[in-house]
Amino acid sequence: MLNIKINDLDLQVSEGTTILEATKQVNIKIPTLCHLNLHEFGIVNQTASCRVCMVEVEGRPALVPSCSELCTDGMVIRTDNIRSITARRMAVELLLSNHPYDCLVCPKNLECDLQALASDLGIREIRYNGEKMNYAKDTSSFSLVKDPNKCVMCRRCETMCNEVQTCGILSAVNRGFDVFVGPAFNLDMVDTSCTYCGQCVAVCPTAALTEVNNTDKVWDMLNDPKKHVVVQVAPAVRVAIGELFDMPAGTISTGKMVSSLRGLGFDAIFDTDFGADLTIMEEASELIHRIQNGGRLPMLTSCCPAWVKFFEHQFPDLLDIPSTCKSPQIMLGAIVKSYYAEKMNMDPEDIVVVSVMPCLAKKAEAARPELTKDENNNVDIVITTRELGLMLKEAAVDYAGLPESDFDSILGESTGASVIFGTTGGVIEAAVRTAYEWITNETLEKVDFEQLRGFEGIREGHVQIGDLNLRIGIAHGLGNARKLLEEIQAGTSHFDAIEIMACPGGCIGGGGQPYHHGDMEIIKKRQAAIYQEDRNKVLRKSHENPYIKKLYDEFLGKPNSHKAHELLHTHYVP
Ligand code: HC1
Ligand code: SF4
Repeated sequence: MLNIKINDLDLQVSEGTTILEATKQVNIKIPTLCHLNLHEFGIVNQTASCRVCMVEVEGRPALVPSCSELCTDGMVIRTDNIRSITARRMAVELLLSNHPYDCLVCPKNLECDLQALASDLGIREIRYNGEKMNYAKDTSSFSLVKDPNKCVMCRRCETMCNEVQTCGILSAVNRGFDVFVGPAFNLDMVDTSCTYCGQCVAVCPTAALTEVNNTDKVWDMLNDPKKHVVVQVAPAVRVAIGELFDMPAGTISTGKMVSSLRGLGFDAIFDTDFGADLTIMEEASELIHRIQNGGRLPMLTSCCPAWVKFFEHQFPDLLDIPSTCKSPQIMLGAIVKSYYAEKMNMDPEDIVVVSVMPCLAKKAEAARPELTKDENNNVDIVITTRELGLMLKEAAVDYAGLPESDFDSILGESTGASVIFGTTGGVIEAAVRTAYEWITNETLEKVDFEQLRGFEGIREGHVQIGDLNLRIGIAHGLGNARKLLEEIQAGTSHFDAIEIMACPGGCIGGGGQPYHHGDMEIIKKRQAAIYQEDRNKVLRKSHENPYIKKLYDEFLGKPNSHKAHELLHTHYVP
Protein backbone atom coordinates (compact mmCIF):
# COMPACT_ATOMS: atom_id res chain seq x y z
CA MET A 1 0.00 0.00 0.00
CA LEU A 2 1.04 3.60 -0.59
CA ASN A 3 0.64 6.40 1.95
CA ILE A 4 -0.48 9.65 0.38
CA LYS A 5 -1.99 12.98 1.45
CA ILE A 6 -4.78 14.76 -0.45
CA ASN A 7 -5.87 18.24 0.69
CA ASP A 8 -4.40 17.47 4.15
CA LEU A 9 -6.24 14.12 4.41
CA ASP A 10 -4.05 11.05 4.96
CA LEU A 11 -5.01 7.89 3.10
CA GLN A 12 -3.68 4.60 1.87
CA VAL A 13 -4.10 3.45 -1.72
CA SER A 14 -2.91 0.42 -3.61
CA GLU A 15 -0.15 0.45 -6.21
CA GLY A 16 -1.46 1.50 -9.64
CA THR A 17 -4.12 3.91 -8.29
CA THR A 18 -4.42 7.21 -10.16
CA ILE A 19 -4.77 10.46 -8.24
CA LEU A 20 -8.33 10.80 -9.57
CA GLU A 21 -9.26 7.34 -8.25
CA ALA A 22 -7.66 8.15 -4.90
CA THR A 23 -9.71 11.34 -4.53
CA LYS A 24 -12.90 9.35 -5.04
CA GLN A 25 -12.05 7.27 -1.97
CA VAL A 26 -12.33 10.41 0.16
CA ASN A 27 -15.23 11.99 -1.75
CA ILE A 28 -13.14 14.80 -3.22
CA LYS A 29 -14.50 15.76 -6.61
CA ILE A 30 -12.17 16.75 -9.43
CA PRO A 31 -13.88 17.89 -12.64
CA THR A 32 -13.10 15.85 -15.76
CA LEU A 33 -14.05 15.97 -19.41
CA CYS A 34 -12.14 13.43 -21.51
CA HIS A 35 -11.93 10.85 -18.75
CA LEU A 36 -14.12 7.75 -18.91
CA ASN A 37 -13.40 4.72 -16.77
CA LEU A 38 -16.11 2.10 -16.94
CA HIS A 39 -13.75 -0.73 -16.17
CA GLU A 40 -16.45 -3.31 -15.43
CA PHE A 41 -17.41 -2.95 -19.09
CA GLY A 42 -13.81 -2.83 -20.27
CA ILE A 43 -14.10 0.86 -21.16
CA VAL A 44 -11.25 3.17 -20.22
CA ASN A 45 -10.48 6.48 -21.92
CA GLN A 46 -7.37 7.93 -20.38
CA THR A 47 -6.08 10.22 -23.10
CA ALA A 48 -5.49 13.05 -20.59
CA SER A 49 -6.11 15.39 -23.48
CA CYS A 50 -8.53 17.93 -22.00
CA ARG A 51 -6.31 19.07 -19.08
CA VAL A 52 -9.39 19.78 -16.96
CA CYS A 53 -8.45 17.54 -14.03
CA MET A 54 -5.11 19.23 -13.25
CA VAL A 55 -3.85 19.08 -9.67
CA GLU A 56 -0.72 20.13 -7.81
CA VAL A 57 1.77 17.59 -6.50
CA GLU A 58 4.30 18.83 -3.97
CA GLY A 59 7.79 18.98 -5.44
CA ARG A 60 6.61 18.90 -9.08
CA PRO A 61 7.14 22.14 -11.00
CA ALA A 62 4.13 21.64 -13.32
CA LEU A 63 0.56 20.64 -12.53
CA VAL A 64 -0.32 17.03 -13.44
CA PRO A 65 -3.47 15.47 -14.94
CA SER A 66 -5.03 13.50 -12.08
CA CYS A 67 -6.73 10.99 -14.38
CA SER A 68 -3.49 9.51 -15.63
CA GLU A 69 -0.93 10.31 -12.91
CA LEU A 70 -0.30 7.35 -10.63
CA CYS A 71 0.06 7.81 -6.88
CA THR A 72 3.48 7.22 -5.38
CA ASP A 73 4.39 6.62 -1.75
CA GLY A 74 4.55 9.88 0.24
CA MET A 75 2.81 11.92 -2.48
CA VAL A 76 1.26 15.19 -1.26
CA ILE A 77 -1.56 16.39 -3.51
CA ARG A 78 -3.58 19.61 -3.60
CA THR A 79 -6.75 19.59 -5.71
CA ASP A 80 -8.49 22.78 -4.53
CA ASN A 81 -5.87 25.51 -4.66
CA ILE A 82 -6.16 28.59 -6.86
CA ARG A 83 -3.40 27.39 -9.17
CA SER A 84 -5.27 24.19 -10.07
CA ILE A 85 -8.60 25.97 -10.40
CA THR A 86 -7.11 28.64 -12.67
CA ALA A 87 -5.55 25.99 -14.91
CA ARG A 88 -8.89 24.16 -15.22
CA ARG A 89 -10.72 27.35 -16.08
CA MET A 90 -8.13 28.20 -18.71
CA ALA A 91 -8.45 24.74 -20.30
CA VAL A 92 -12.23 25.13 -20.53
CA GLU A 93 -12.01 28.73 -21.75
CA LEU A 94 -9.72 27.64 -24.57
CA LEU A 95 -12.16 24.90 -25.57
CA LEU A 96 -14.98 27.44 -25.54
CA SER A 97 -12.97 29.81 -27.74
CA ASN A 98 -13.52 27.38 -30.63
CA HIS A 99 -17.06 26.31 -29.85
CA PRO A 100 -20.34 27.53 -31.35
CA TYR A 101 -22.27 29.48 -28.72
CA ASP A 102 -25.68 28.06 -29.56
CA CYS A 103 -26.41 26.35 -26.24
CA LEU A 104 -30.05 27.47 -26.17
CA VAL A 105 -30.89 25.50 -29.31
CA CYS A 106 -28.25 22.79 -28.99
CA PRO A 107 -29.51 19.19 -28.79
CA LYS A 108 -27.37 18.73 -25.68
CA ASN A 109 -28.61 21.86 -23.89
CA LEU A 110 -28.63 21.07 -20.13
CA GLU A 111 -27.07 17.64 -20.85
CA CYS A 112 -23.69 18.90 -22.05
CA ASP A 113 -20.60 18.18 -19.95
CA LEU A 114 -18.77 21.20 -21.38
CA GLN A 115 -21.68 23.50 -20.52
CA ALA A 116 -21.82 22.06 -16.99
CA LEU A 117 -18.07 22.53 -16.55
CA ALA A 118 -18.22 26.15 -17.71
CA SER A 119 -21.00 26.75 -15.23
CA ASP A 120 -19.32 24.93 -12.33
CA LEU A 121 -16.03 26.73 -12.95
CA GLY A 122 -17.78 30.10 -12.85
CA ILE A 123 -16.96 31.09 -16.43
CA ARG A 124 -19.26 34.00 -17.14
CA GLU A 125 -17.60 35.65 -20.12
CA ILE A 126 -15.85 34.48 -23.28
CA ARG A 127 -12.39 35.98 -23.04
CA TYR A 128 -10.92 34.36 -26.16
CA ASN A 129 -13.30 34.82 -29.06
CA GLY A 130 -11.33 34.00 -32.17
CA GLU A 131 -11.54 31.97 -35.34
CA LYS A 132 -13.81 28.91 -35.24
CA MET A 133 -14.01 25.63 -37.11
CA ASN A 134 -16.76 25.68 -39.71
CA TYR A 135 -17.48 22.19 -40.97
CA ALA A 136 -20.75 20.91 -42.42
CA LYS A 137 -22.81 18.58 -40.23
CA ASP A 138 -22.95 14.95 -41.36
CA THR A 139 -26.63 14.03 -41.56
CA SER A 140 -26.08 11.16 -43.98
CA SER A 141 -27.33 8.32 -41.78
CA PHE A 142 -30.73 7.41 -40.38
CA SER A 143 -29.27 7.08 -36.90
CA LEU A 144 -26.78 9.74 -35.90
CA VAL A 145 -25.68 13.28 -36.66
CA LYS A 146 -22.06 14.35 -36.48
CA ASP A 147 -21.23 18.01 -35.89
CA PRO A 148 -17.42 18.40 -35.97
CA ASN A 149 -17.67 22.02 -34.81
CA LYS A 150 -18.67 20.74 -31.38
CA CYS A 151 -15.88 18.18 -31.09
CA VAL A 152 -13.61 18.87 -28.10
CA MET A 153 -11.12 16.10 -29.00
CA CYS A 154 -11.74 14.19 -25.80
CA ARG A 155 -11.66 10.99 -27.91
CA ARG A 156 -14.18 9.18 -25.76
CA CYS A 157 -16.09 8.20 -28.91
CA GLU A 158 -12.89 6.95 -30.49
CA THR A 159 -12.15 4.70 -27.52
CA MET A 160 -15.68 3.38 -27.64
CA CYS A 161 -15.67 2.76 -31.38
CA ASN A 162 -12.18 1.36 -31.74
CA GLU A 163 -11.32 -0.35 -28.48
CA VAL A 164 -14.67 -1.43 -27.04
CA GLN A 165 -16.65 -2.06 -30.24
CA THR A 166 -13.60 -2.72 -32.48
CA CYS A 167 -15.36 -1.06 -35.41
CA GLY A 168 -12.50 1.32 -36.15
CA ILE A 169 -14.57 4.07 -37.74
CA LEU A 170 -13.45 7.10 -35.73
CA SER A 171 -10.05 8.76 -35.46
CA ALA A 172 -8.49 12.23 -35.64
CA VAL A 173 -9.15 13.99 -38.94
CA ASN A 174 -6.87 16.90 -39.90
CA ARG A 175 -4.27 18.37 -37.58
CA GLY A 176 -3.70 21.39 -35.34
CA PHE A 177 -6.54 23.88 -35.07
CA ASP A 178 -8.63 22.02 -37.70
CA VAL A 179 -8.61 18.67 -35.93
CA PHE A 180 -11.78 16.76 -35.02
CA VAL A 181 -12.76 13.13 -34.58
CA GLY A 182 -14.50 11.50 -37.53
CA PRO A 183 -14.21 8.74 -40.13
CA ALA A 184 -11.00 8.53 -42.18
CA PHE A 185 -10.93 11.03 -45.08
CA ASN A 186 -13.96 12.63 -43.40
CA LEU A 187 -16.23 10.16 -45.18
CA ASP A 188 -19.95 10.46 -44.53
CA MET A 189 -21.02 8.02 -41.82
CA VAL A 190 -23.29 6.25 -44.28
CA ASP A 191 -20.27 5.36 -46.41
CA THR A 192 -18.45 3.66 -43.53
CA SER A 193 -19.04 0.33 -41.83
CA CYS A 194 -20.56 2.06 -38.79
CA THR A 195 -23.01 -0.26 -37.03
CA TYR A 196 -24.98 2.68 -35.56
CA CYS A 197 -24.77 1.15 -32.08
CA GLY A 198 -24.73 4.74 -30.84
CA GLN A 199 -22.16 4.16 -28.13
CA CYS A 200 -20.16 7.11 -29.47
CA VAL A 201 -23.27 9.23 -28.90
CA ALA A 202 -23.73 7.75 -25.42
CA VAL A 203 -20.28 8.94 -24.31
CA CYS A 204 -19.84 12.17 -26.31
CA PRO A 205 -19.70 14.96 -23.72
CA THR A 206 -21.05 17.60 -26.15
CA ALA A 207 -23.32 17.57 -29.20
CA ALA A 208 -20.58 16.52 -31.61
CA LEU A 209 -22.47 13.22 -31.89
CA THR A 210 -26.21 13.07 -31.36
CA GLU A 211 -29.14 11.01 -32.58
CA VAL A 212 -31.22 11.92 -35.64
CA ASN A 213 -34.23 13.65 -34.10
CA ASN A 214 -37.51 12.31 -35.51
CA THR A 215 -39.88 13.96 -33.04
CA ASP A 216 -41.28 16.42 -35.59
CA LYS A 217 -42.21 13.53 -37.88
CA VAL A 218 -44.14 11.94 -35.01
CA TRP A 219 -45.92 15.21 -34.17
CA ASP A 220 -46.90 15.54 -37.85
CA MET A 221 -48.40 12.06 -37.91
CA LEU A 222 -50.25 12.61 -34.62
CA ASN A 223 -51.77 15.71 -36.18
CA ASP A 224 -52.85 14.00 -39.38
CA PRO A 225 -56.50 12.92 -38.94
CA LYS A 226 -56.20 10.45 -41.82
CA LYS A 227 -53.52 8.42 -40.06
CA HIS A 228 -54.01 5.72 -37.45
CA VAL A 229 -50.85 6.09 -35.40
CA VAL A 230 -49.71 3.02 -33.49
CA VAL A 231 -46.81 3.15 -31.04
CA GLN A 232 -44.72 0.28 -29.67
CA VAL A 233 -42.25 0.55 -26.79
CA ALA A 234 -39.08 -1.54 -26.31
CA PRO A 235 -38.41 -3.46 -23.07
CA ALA A 236 -35.50 -1.28 -21.90
CA VAL A 237 -37.38 2.03 -22.19
CA ARG A 238 -39.70 1.40 -19.23
CA VAL A 239 -36.82 1.02 -16.76
CA ALA A 240 -34.99 4.16 -17.88
CA ILE A 241 -37.39 6.86 -19.05
CA GLY A 242 -38.20 7.90 -15.46
CA GLU A 243 -34.61 9.18 -15.17
CA LEU A 244 -35.55 11.99 -17.59
CA PHE A 245 -38.15 13.13 -15.06
CA ASP A 246 -35.96 13.02 -11.94
CA MET A 247 -37.00 9.52 -10.88
CA PRO A 248 -34.16 7.45 -9.43
CA ALA A 249 -32.30 5.09 -11.79
CA GLY A 250 -33.95 1.68 -11.76
CA THR A 251 -37.50 3.01 -11.42
CA ILE A 252 -40.01 0.92 -13.37
CA SER A 253 -42.58 3.28 -14.88
CA THR A 254 -44.37 1.07 -17.43
CA GLY A 255 -47.88 2.20 -16.49
CA LYS A 256 -47.00 5.92 -16.46
CA MET A 257 -45.22 5.54 -19.76
CA VAL A 258 -48.33 4.02 -21.36
CA SER A 259 -50.49 6.83 -19.94
CA SER A 260 -48.07 9.42 -21.28
CA LEU A 261 -48.32 7.94 -24.80
CA ARG A 262 -52.10 7.89 -24.58
CA GLY A 263 -52.02 11.54 -23.60
CA LEU A 264 -49.88 12.41 -26.63
CA GLY A 265 -52.67 11.07 -28.82
CA PHE A 266 -51.46 7.72 -30.17
CA ASP A 267 -54.38 5.63 -31.46
CA ALA A 268 -53.05 2.31 -30.14
CA ILE A 269 -50.27 1.60 -27.65
CA PHE A 270 -48.62 -1.74 -28.21
CA ASP A 271 -45.68 -3.44 -26.60
CA THR A 272 -42.49 -4.46 -28.39
CA ASP A 273 -42.46 -7.14 -25.68
CA PHE A 274 -45.29 -8.82 -27.58
CA GLY A 275 -42.92 -8.84 -30.57
CA ALA A 276 -40.25 -10.34 -28.32
CA ASP A 277 -42.58 -13.17 -27.27
CA LEU A 278 -43.26 -13.76 -30.95
CA THR A 279 -39.53 -13.75 -31.69
CA ILE A 280 -39.05 -16.48 -29.09
CA MET A 281 -41.72 -18.63 -30.74
CA GLU A 282 -39.82 -18.44 -34.00
CA GLU A 283 -36.27 -18.44 -32.63
CA ALA A 284 -36.75 -21.32 -30.17
CA SER A 285 -38.34 -23.37 -33.01
CA GLU A 286 -35.41 -22.55 -35.27
CA LEU A 287 -32.88 -23.53 -32.59
CA ILE A 288 -34.61 -26.83 -31.86
CA HIS A 289 -34.86 -27.55 -35.57
CA ARG A 290 -31.15 -26.88 -36.09
CA ILE A 291 -30.18 -29.04 -33.10
CA GLN A 292 -32.44 -31.96 -34.04
CA ASN A 293 -31.62 -31.89 -37.75
CA GLY A 294 -27.89 -31.39 -37.75
CA GLY A 295 -28.24 -27.73 -38.75
CA ARG A 296 -25.61 -25.00 -38.50
CA LEU A 297 -24.52 -24.37 -34.90
CA PRO A 298 -23.99 -22.29 -32.93
CA MET A 299 -27.09 -20.31 -33.76
CA LEU A 300 -26.69 -16.61 -33.07
CA THR A 301 -29.47 -14.29 -31.91
CA SER A 302 -30.34 -11.58 -34.41
CA CYS A 303 -32.48 -8.99 -32.63
CA CYS A 304 -29.76 -6.35 -32.22
CA PRO A 305 -29.39 -4.45 -35.50
CA ALA A 306 -25.96 -3.05 -34.67
CA TRP A 307 -24.75 -6.57 -34.12
CA VAL A 308 -26.36 -7.63 -37.41
CA LYS A 309 -24.55 -4.85 -39.26
CA PHE A 310 -21.31 -5.78 -37.53
CA PHE A 311 -21.33 -9.38 -38.71
CA GLU A 312 -22.50 -8.39 -42.18
CA HIS A 313 -19.56 -5.98 -42.54
CA GLN A 314 -16.90 -7.89 -40.69
CA PHE A 315 -17.79 -11.58 -40.99
CA PRO A 316 -19.50 -11.96 -44.38
CA ASP A 317 -18.43 -15.63 -44.47
CA LEU A 318 -20.67 -16.40 -41.45
CA LEU A 319 -24.01 -15.10 -42.71
CA ASP A 320 -25.62 -18.54 -42.42
CA ILE A 321 -25.21 -18.80 -38.65
CA PRO A 322 -27.43 -16.05 -37.21
CA SER A 323 -31.08 -16.84 -36.68
CA THR A 324 -33.19 -15.67 -39.62
CA CYS A 325 -35.69 -14.08 -37.23
CA LYS A 326 -36.41 -10.40 -37.69
CA SER A 327 -36.10 -8.37 -34.51
CA PRO A 328 -39.10 -7.91 -32.21
CA GLN A 329 -39.62 -4.29 -33.31
CA ILE A 330 -39.80 -5.32 -36.98
CA MET A 331 -41.92 -8.41 -36.25
CA LEU A 332 -44.43 -6.30 -34.37
CA GLY A 333 -44.48 -3.73 -37.17
CA ALA A 334 -45.16 -6.50 -39.70
CA ILE A 335 -48.01 -7.91 -37.58
CA VAL A 336 -49.55 -4.45 -37.12
CA LYS A 337 -49.54 -3.87 -40.89
CA SER A 338 -51.06 -7.30 -41.62
CA TYR A 339 -53.00 -9.07 -38.82
CA TYR A 340 -54.01 -5.92 -36.93
CA ALA A 341 -54.89 -4.04 -40.15
CA GLU A 342 -57.04 -6.99 -41.21
CA LYS A 343 -58.79 -7.14 -37.81
CA MET A 344 -59.42 -3.39 -37.82
CA ASN A 345 -60.48 -3.48 -41.45
CA MET A 346 -57.92 -0.80 -42.28
CA ASP A 347 -55.67 -0.16 -45.24
CA PRO A 348 -52.08 -0.68 -43.99
CA GLU A 349 -51.19 2.48 -45.92
CA ASP A 350 -53.24 4.45 -43.39
CA ILE A 351 -51.41 2.98 -40.40
CA VAL A 352 -48.24 4.59 -39.10
CA VAL A 353 -46.06 2.52 -36.75
CA VAL A 354 -43.86 4.53 -34.40
CA SER A 355 -41.29 2.72 -32.24
CA VAL A 356 -39.82 4.04 -29.01
CA MET A 357 -36.43 2.38 -28.64
CA PRO A 358 -33.36 2.70 -26.39
CA CYS A 359 -31.35 2.39 -29.55
CA LEU A 360 -30.01 4.39 -32.51
CA ALA A 361 -29.44 1.34 -34.71
CA LYS A 362 -33.19 0.64 -34.65
CA LYS A 363 -33.65 3.79 -36.77
CA ALA A 364 -31.39 2.37 -39.48
CA GLU A 365 -32.90 -1.10 -39.04
CA ALA A 366 -36.41 0.19 -39.77
CA ALA A 367 -35.09 1.69 -43.02
CA ARG A 368 -33.42 -1.51 -44.31
CA PRO A 369 -34.95 -2.28 -47.72
CA GLU A 370 -35.45 -5.99 -47.02
CA LEU A 371 -37.37 -5.18 -43.81
CA THR A 372 -39.94 -3.07 -45.56
CA LYS A 373 -42.79 -4.75 -47.39
CA ASP A 374 -44.12 -3.54 -50.75
CA GLU A 375 -42.71 -0.11 -49.98
CA ASN A 376 -45.05 0.03 -46.99
CA ASN A 377 -42.57 0.12 -44.13
CA ASN A 378 -43.19 -2.27 -41.26
CA VAL A 379 -41.97 0.45 -38.91
CA ASP A 380 -42.28 4.02 -40.13
CA ILE A 381 -40.62 6.20 -37.51
CA VAL A 382 -38.23 5.32 -34.67
CA ILE A 383 -37.59 7.64 -31.75
CA THR A 384 -35.35 7.01 -28.78
CA THR A 385 -36.16 7.06 -25.08
CA ARG A 386 -34.61 10.53 -24.99
CA GLU A 387 -36.75 11.75 -27.88
CA LEU A 388 -39.93 10.53 -26.18
CA GLY A 389 -38.76 12.44 -23.11
CA LEU A 390 -38.40 15.58 -25.27
CA MET A 391 -41.91 15.18 -26.67
CA LEU A 392 -43.35 14.78 -23.19
CA LYS A 393 -41.50 17.86 -22.01
CA GLU A 394 -42.75 19.82 -25.04
CA ALA A 395 -46.26 18.73 -24.07
CA ALA A 396 -45.60 19.81 -20.45
CA VAL A 397 -46.53 16.37 -19.13
CA ASP A 398 -46.11 15.82 -15.39
CA TYR A 399 -44.70 12.33 -15.93
CA ALA A 400 -44.19 11.37 -12.29
CA GLY A 401 -47.76 12.41 -11.46
CA LEU A 402 -49.39 10.35 -14.21
CA PRO A 403 -51.69 7.45 -13.34
CA GLU A 404 -50.78 3.92 -14.43
CA SER A 405 -52.50 2.33 -17.40
CA ASP A 406 -52.21 -0.79 -19.53
CA PHE A 407 -51.08 -1.40 -23.09
CA ASP A 408 -53.86 -1.91 -25.62
CA SER A 409 -55.13 -5.27 -26.67
CA ILE A 410 -54.42 -7.24 -28.98
CA LEU A 411 -50.69 -6.66 -29.28
CA GLY A 412 -49.97 -5.31 -25.84
CA GLU A 413 -49.92 -8.43 -23.68
CA SER A 414 -46.49 -9.81 -22.81
CA THR A 415 -44.65 -12.22 -20.53
CA GLY A 416 -41.65 -11.84 -18.26
CA ALA A 417 -39.55 -13.64 -20.85
CA SER A 418 -39.94 -10.73 -23.24
CA VAL A 419 -39.08 -8.08 -20.65
CA ILE A 420 -35.64 -9.56 -20.05
CA PHE A 421 -34.73 -9.02 -23.72
CA GLY A 422 -33.66 -5.59 -22.48
CA THR A 423 -30.57 -6.89 -20.65
CA THR A 424 -27.55 -8.89 -21.71
CA GLY A 425 -28.37 -12.59 -21.33
CA GLY A 426 -32.13 -12.03 -21.44
CA VAL A 427 -32.86 -13.04 -25.02
CA ILE A 428 -31.22 -16.42 -24.69
CA GLU A 429 -32.77 -17.01 -21.24
CA ALA A 430 -36.20 -16.32 -22.75
CA ALA A 431 -35.48 -18.77 -25.57
CA VAL A 432 -34.33 -21.44 -23.12
CA ARG A 433 -37.53 -21.13 -21.04
CA THR A 434 -39.55 -22.05 -24.12
CA ALA A 435 -37.13 -24.54 -25.69
CA TYR A 436 -37.02 -26.47 -22.40
CA GLU A 437 -40.78 -27.07 -22.32
CA TRP A 438 -41.01 -27.79 -26.05
CA ILE A 439 -38.18 -30.34 -26.00
CA THR A 440 -39.08 -32.12 -22.75
CA ASN A 441 -42.87 -31.66 -22.71
CA GLU A 442 -42.42 -30.95 -19.00
CA THR A 443 -43.22 -27.83 -17.03
CA LEU A 444 -40.19 -25.69 -16.26
CA GLU A 445 -40.60 -24.89 -12.56
CA LYS A 446 -37.60 -22.64 -12.04
CA VAL A 447 -37.54 -20.04 -14.79
CA ASP A 448 -34.59 -17.99 -13.50
CA PHE A 449 -31.38 -19.14 -15.18
CA GLU A 450 -28.82 -17.43 -12.97
CA GLN A 451 -25.95 -18.99 -14.93
CA LEU A 452 -26.89 -16.78 -17.91
CA ARG A 453 -27.01 -13.50 -15.98
CA GLY A 454 -24.40 -10.91 -15.04
CA PHE A 455 -22.24 -8.20 -16.54
CA GLU A 456 -19.06 -9.95 -17.61
CA GLY A 457 -18.37 -9.14 -21.26
CA ILE A 458 -18.23 -12.80 -22.31
CA ARG A 459 -20.13 -15.41 -20.31
CA GLU A 460 -20.77 -19.10 -20.66
CA GLY A 461 -23.66 -21.05 -19.16
CA HIS A 462 -24.84 -24.61 -19.62
CA VAL A 463 -28.49 -25.66 -19.39
CA GLN A 464 -29.54 -29.29 -19.10
CA ILE A 465 -32.66 -29.95 -21.19
CA GLY A 466 -33.50 -33.65 -20.93
CA ASP A 467 -30.52 -35.43 -22.50
CA LEU A 468 -29.30 -32.28 -24.12
CA ASN A 469 -26.59 -30.18 -22.50
CA LEU A 470 -27.15 -26.84 -24.20
CA ARG A 471 -23.93 -24.85 -24.25
CA ILE A 472 -24.65 -21.15 -24.35
CA GLY A 473 -22.32 -18.22 -24.98
CA ILE A 474 -23.23 -14.60 -24.25
CA ALA A 475 -21.38 -11.45 -25.28
CA HIS A 476 -22.19 -7.79 -24.94
CA GLY A 477 -20.07 -5.16 -26.63
CA LEU A 478 -18.94 -5.82 -30.19
CA GLY A 479 -15.29 -6.36 -29.25
CA ASN A 480 -16.43 -9.30 -27.14
CA ALA A 481 -18.65 -10.51 -29.97
CA ARG A 482 -15.65 -10.45 -32.30
CA LYS A 483 -13.80 -12.89 -30.05
CA LEU A 484 -16.66 -15.42 -30.20
CA LEU A 485 -16.97 -15.02 -33.97
CA GLU A 486 -13.26 -15.57 -34.47
CA GLU A 487 -13.59 -18.83 -32.55
CA ILE A 488 -16.39 -19.89 -34.89
CA GLN A 489 -14.24 -19.01 -37.90
CA ALA A 490 -11.36 -21.00 -36.46
CA GLY A 491 -13.61 -24.00 -35.79
CA THR A 492 -12.91 -23.88 -32.04
CA SER A 493 -16.29 -22.64 -30.81
CA HIS A 494 -18.05 -25.15 -28.58
CA PHE A 495 -21.36 -23.34 -28.24
CA ASP A 496 -24.80 -24.41 -29.47
CA ALA A 497 -26.29 -20.94 -29.17
CA ILE A 498 -24.84 -17.48 -28.66
CA GLU A 499 -26.56 -14.25 -27.66
CA ILE A 500 -24.94 -11.03 -28.73
CA MET A 501 -25.97 -7.47 -27.95
CA ALA A 502 -23.87 -4.55 -29.13
CA CYS A 503 -24.21 -2.23 -26.17
CA PRO A 504 -22.61 -2.59 -22.75
CA GLY A 505 -25.27 -4.23 -20.59
CA GLY A 506 -27.51 -4.83 -23.64
CA CYS A 507 -30.34 -2.46 -24.58
CA ILE A 508 -30.50 -0.98 -21.06
CA GLY A 509 -27.19 0.66 -22.00
CA GLY A 510 -28.35 1.62 -25.50
CA GLY A 511 -27.22 4.78 -27.28
CA GLY A 512 -30.73 6.30 -27.11
CA GLN A 513 -31.19 5.93 -23.35
CA PRO A 514 -30.97 8.80 -20.86
CA TYR A 515 -27.31 9.83 -20.62
CA HIS A 516 -25.48 7.99 -17.84
CA HIS A 517 -22.56 10.49 -17.81
CA GLY A 518 -20.17 7.64 -17.16
CA ASP A 519 -21.98 6.19 -14.13
CA MET A 520 -22.28 2.45 -14.71
CA GLU A 521 -24.25 2.00 -11.49
CA ILE A 522 -27.15 3.45 -13.47
CA ILE A 523 -27.02 0.59 -15.98
CA LYS A 524 -26.83 -1.94 -13.16
CA LYS A 525 -29.94 -0.45 -11.56
CA ARG A 526 -31.78 -0.65 -14.87
CA GLN A 527 -30.82 -4.31 -15.10
CA ALA A 528 -32.15 -5.02 -11.61
CA ALA A 529 -35.40 -3.30 -12.62
CA ILE A 530 -35.69 -5.49 -15.74
CA TYR A 531 -35.45 -8.66 -13.63
CA GLN A 532 -37.95 -7.20 -11.16
CA GLU A 533 -40.40 -6.46 -13.98
CA ASP A 534 -40.00 -10.11 -15.10
CA ARG A 535 -40.81 -11.33 -11.58
CA ASN A 536 -43.85 -9.01 -11.51
CA LYS A 537 -45.42 -10.83 -14.45
CA VAL A 538 -47.97 -13.61 -14.00
CA LEU A 539 -46.77 -15.34 -17.18
CA ARG A 540 -43.03 -15.71 -17.65
CA LYS A 541 -42.69 -17.93 -20.74
CA SER A 542 -43.32 -16.54 -24.20
CA HIS A 543 -45.34 -19.52 -25.46
CA GLU A 544 -47.86 -18.98 -22.63
CA ASN A 545 -48.86 -15.53 -23.91
CA PRO A 546 -52.56 -16.02 -24.78
CA TYR A 547 -52.52 -13.39 -27.51
CA ILE A 548 -49.52 -15.02 -29.14
CA LYS A 549 -51.45 -18.31 -29.19
CA LYS A 550 -54.40 -16.48 -30.71
CA LEU A 551 -52.17 -14.90 -33.36
CA TYR A 552 -50.91 -18.32 -34.45
CA ASP A 553 -54.41 -19.86 -34.31
CA GLU A 554 -56.05 -17.09 -36.30
CA PHE A 555 -53.33 -15.98 -38.65
CA LEU A 556 -49.84 -17.49 -38.70
CA GLY A 557 -50.51 -21.18 -38.29
CA LYS A 558 -47.43 -22.68 -36.64
CA PRO A 559 -44.01 -21.24 -35.78
CA ASN A 560 -41.79 -21.35 -38.88
CA SER A 561 -44.85 -21.81 -41.13
CA HIS A 562 -44.76 -20.39 -44.64
CA LYS A 563 -46.69 -17.32 -43.54
CA ALA A 564 -44.47 -16.87 -40.48
CA HIS A 565 -41.43 -17.00 -42.74
CA GLU A 566 -42.89 -14.49 -45.11
CA LEU A 567 -43.66 -11.99 -42.34
CA LEU A 568 -41.20 -12.69 -39.55
CA HIS A 569 -37.93 -13.90 -41.09
CA THR A 570 -35.23 -12.19 -43.11
CA HIS A 571 -31.86 -12.69 -44.80
CA TYR A 572 -28.52 -10.95 -44.43
CA VAL A 573 -26.46 -9.04 -46.94
CA PRO A 574 -22.65 -8.88 -47.01
FE1 HC1 B 1 -33.95 -4.04 -27.55
FE2 HC1 B 1 -35.29 -5.89 -28.69
S1 HC1 B 1 -34.45 -6.01 -26.58
S2 HC1 B 1 -33.26 -5.21 -29.40
O1 HC1 B 1 -32.36 -4.13 -27.02
O2 HC1 B 1 -34.91 -7.68 -29.14
O3 HC1 B 1 -33.77 -1.49 -28.97
O4 HC1 B 1 -35.16 -2.79 -25.21
O5 HC1 B 1 -36.69 -3.40 -28.47
O6 HC1 B 1 -36.51 -5.30 -31.37
O7 HC1 B 1 -37.92 -6.67 -27.64
C1 HC1 B 1 -33.74 -2.40 -28.37
C2 HC1 B 1 -34.63 -3.16 -26.07
C3 HC1 B 1 -35.76 -4.07 -28.28
C4 HC1 B 1 -36.09 -5.57 -30.37
C5 HC1 B 1 -36.98 -6.37 -28.07
FE1 SF4 C 1 -29.63 -1.24 -30.03
FE2 SF4 C 1 -29.88 -2.88 -27.97
FE3 SF4 C 1 -28.26 -3.49 -29.96
FE4 SF4 C 1 -27.63 -1.50 -28.35
S1 SF4 C 1 -27.79 -3.68 -27.76
S2 SF4 C 1 -27.49 -1.49 -30.58
S3 SF4 C 1 -29.63 -0.68 -27.87
S4 SF4 C 1 -30.47 -3.30 -30.08
